[in-house]
Amino acid sequence: MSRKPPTVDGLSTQGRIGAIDLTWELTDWEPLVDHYAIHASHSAEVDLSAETLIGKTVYGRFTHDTLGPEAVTRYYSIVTVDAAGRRSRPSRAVAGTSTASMVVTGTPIAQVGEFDSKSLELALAPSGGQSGYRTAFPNGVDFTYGTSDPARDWSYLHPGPSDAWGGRTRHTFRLRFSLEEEARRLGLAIWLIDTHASLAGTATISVNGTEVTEVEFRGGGTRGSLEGDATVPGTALRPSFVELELPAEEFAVGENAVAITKNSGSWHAYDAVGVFALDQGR
Ligand SMILES: [Ca+2]
Repeated sequence: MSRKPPTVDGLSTQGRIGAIDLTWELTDWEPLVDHYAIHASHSAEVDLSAETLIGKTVYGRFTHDTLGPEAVTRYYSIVTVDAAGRRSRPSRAVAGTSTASMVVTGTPIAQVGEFDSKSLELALAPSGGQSGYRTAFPNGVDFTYGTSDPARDWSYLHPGPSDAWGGRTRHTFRLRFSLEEEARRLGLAIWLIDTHASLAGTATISVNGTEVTEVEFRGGGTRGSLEGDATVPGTALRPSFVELELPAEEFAVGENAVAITKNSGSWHAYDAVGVFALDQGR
C-alpha cells in the first residue's frame, strides 16, 4: 500500500531582527515521518526545488536566519517526507516578515566594529579570547568612541560568571561616547555572531552608572569563541541580535557611558555594538 504522507497544517511565522521563526503542527502518522523539508521563496508561489530548500528537520519548528538588517518578507511551504521517501503535498504557503534593525533605521552615534556578521575586526578574534582575555583586559573593556581601536580595545569574547577562563566572575564592557545635543530617543544594538548553546545567559545594561534593564541572550552554537565569520556557508555559528531603546533621561550633553555587564551564564561573542538615534515616531 502506498499513500502520500499527510500535508503539514498549522504553519505560522514570527519575525524578529534578522530571522523568521516557523512553527507547525506535528503529524501523527505511521509509518514515521523521516523529515520535513522547508522551502522559502521571495514570491507567494513557492517552487519546490533544490534552490528553494532552506532546511530539513524532524521537529515542528525551524528558524530561517541570516536574513540581514532590513525587514524582508519570505513565503514558506513545507513538505512531509516519510521513511520510504514518499512526499506529501506541499503545505499552504505562509508569509513571514523579519523586523528591521535600528542599524538601518537609526542614525549611528557611537559604534564598535562593523555590523557584518563577523567578529574578525575585534580584539583577540577569532579564537584568542579564552587564552588571552584576562591578560589583555584585566579590568574588563573600557572603550572610548573616536579614540579607542576595536582591534585592540574591544574583546570579541565577553566572558560570563560560568567561565573558568574568565575567573568565574562578572565582566563589564563599557562604551564611552559624547553627545553634542540633548538626547531624544536613543537605542542600543548588540549584535552577536554566536552565544553558548545552553548557557547564553543575561547581561545588565547601565547608562552612566544607572542600571536600566537586563537582557537575555538566545542560545547559539557554542562556536563563536573559536571562529569568527558567520557568513561562511554551513557555519555552526548562530548569530543573534539584542536591540532596545534606552531611557533618554539618563543621558547628558557631553560624555556618556553605556555598560554591558554579563551577570549570568557563559560567554557571548560580538559582531558589533552601537548606540543609535532613533527616528521620532518609530
Ligand atoms: Ca563585525
